[in-house]
Amino acid sequence: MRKGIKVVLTVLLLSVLCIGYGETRAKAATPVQKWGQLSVSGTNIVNAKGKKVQLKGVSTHGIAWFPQYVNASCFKSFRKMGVNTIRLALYSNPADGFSTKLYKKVEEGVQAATGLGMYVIIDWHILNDGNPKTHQKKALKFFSRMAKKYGNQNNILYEICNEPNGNVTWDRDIRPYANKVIKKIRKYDKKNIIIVGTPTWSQDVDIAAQKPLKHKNIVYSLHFYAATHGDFLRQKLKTAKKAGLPVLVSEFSICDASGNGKLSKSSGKKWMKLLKKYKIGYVAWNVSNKAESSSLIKSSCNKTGNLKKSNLSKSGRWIASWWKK
Ligand code: IDC
Repeated sequence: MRKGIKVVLTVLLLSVLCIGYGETRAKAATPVQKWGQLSVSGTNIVNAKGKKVQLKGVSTHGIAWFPQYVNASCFKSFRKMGVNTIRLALYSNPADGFSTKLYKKVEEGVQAATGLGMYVIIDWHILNDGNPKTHQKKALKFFSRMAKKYGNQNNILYEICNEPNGNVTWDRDIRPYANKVIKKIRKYDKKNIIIVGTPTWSQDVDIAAQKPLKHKNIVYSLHFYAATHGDFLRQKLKTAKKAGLPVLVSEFSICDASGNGKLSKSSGKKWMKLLKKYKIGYVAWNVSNKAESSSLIKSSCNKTGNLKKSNLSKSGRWIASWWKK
């Protein structure tokens, strides 16, 4: 009898130990497992439970120039460092490498990020083509294709015009363009978030706030380069926030607006504090080793995967220090 009890107790103890071991060895949940479907509530992005969340992302460089970083091992390295979102930048201007052949590259990127349980921003990277209407037809086709393919997933965000600039206004150009593209996306994708660029290289969120779009699950982008954009741009963010506009910083760095030059950690810190206060997400430009200060990877590092913090550039290391905070 006593022997029987001993056996039972031993078996119990062993099973408790095994369960404990299994649990500590169980894989940590991925960002998408933790948060699920994102949506916009009030001025914020919220998770499936309605809790405010802060996206922390990295953006590729133009995928025509640096396609080698669009791979699972690379994305996983950033996930380990605390990143939950990958932005895939497809320049829409032919002179900046645009080609419909790159749609496959975008899809590879979406699949890699999805496999890792990360959020992924599909970025139609208008820049030198200034007005989103310039390549509107192509944009409509591109986003139909992407929404058809991925509209049923819960980890997709669409950024429909990176940085409108030049002779472009919110009312005349961006708003009508956005209405058209959003309508196309919503044919296939009813709920994933759509990011809309704002005038002056996605700085004029205060102007967008005067006449926002009527659709659901829309956020407006604000881009900053901390060494160039200081208090005046932070003020625009405050104005937009007060007016009730949901904002996402879908691109930033702490160097100057050329993507190069000196870093301003002091301005960067002011930005980070403000974004944390508002729970606004941010996506760092750029995943490459190009010899410019916004590149997150050291120019002496030729690895395209399995990256460690020690492989990061000065801006990369500074930005990475905010990912786990
Ligand atoms: C820059 C790249 C640079 C490239 C250039 C092409 O860093 O290597 O030669 O584009 O035009 C943006 C843009 C982003 C820019 C970046 C820095 O969204 O494409 O990348 N920037 O200039 N807006 C503000 C700054």
